[in-house]
Amino acid sequence: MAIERTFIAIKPDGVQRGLVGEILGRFERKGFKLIALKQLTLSQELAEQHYGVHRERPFFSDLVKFITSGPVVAMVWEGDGVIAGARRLIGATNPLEAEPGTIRGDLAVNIGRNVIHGSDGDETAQFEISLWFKSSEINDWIPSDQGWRKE
Ligand code: D4T
Repeated sequence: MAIERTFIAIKPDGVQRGLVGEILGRFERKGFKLIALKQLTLSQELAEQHYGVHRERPFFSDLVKFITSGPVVAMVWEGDGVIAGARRLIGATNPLEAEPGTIRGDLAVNIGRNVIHGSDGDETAQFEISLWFKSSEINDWIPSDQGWRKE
């Protein structure tokens, strides 16, 4: 399995509900590596770029209004198969259909307030990481126990 990078954001509802630590902990305990982290309130422009593929959807303006309504916590995580692995930790888009044990399955009920975003593929991950982060904000570090963990 190739080492990948993915973009993850805890949406304004996750921040307001005090779920940042809970969510970060799930990614850390899984064994993925945090290589970038910041809190920011999105501009209209960044929100529209991020959700550009949904521009024609009926929920687009609500989506942009919601994602710009308060601070989000943006991250880049690295690891073996992290793009699909993170999507599995996150669960289905509609929290009522998300399996118990997933972030949305355990922590959300509403599709418009589904707590977290994760890139859905390799191209999207690359696009979103470069949209949200400068390369100087990404830390290429080696965990001290990496050699021990691998075998
Ligand atoms: P994000 O992009 O937020 O990680 O969600 P998903 O990748 O799981 O799902 P998505 O791109 O299809 O939807 C983006 C975003 O729009 C909201 N949404 C979606 C909504 O409010 N109503 C809807 O009917 C759909 C399909 C939820 C997530």
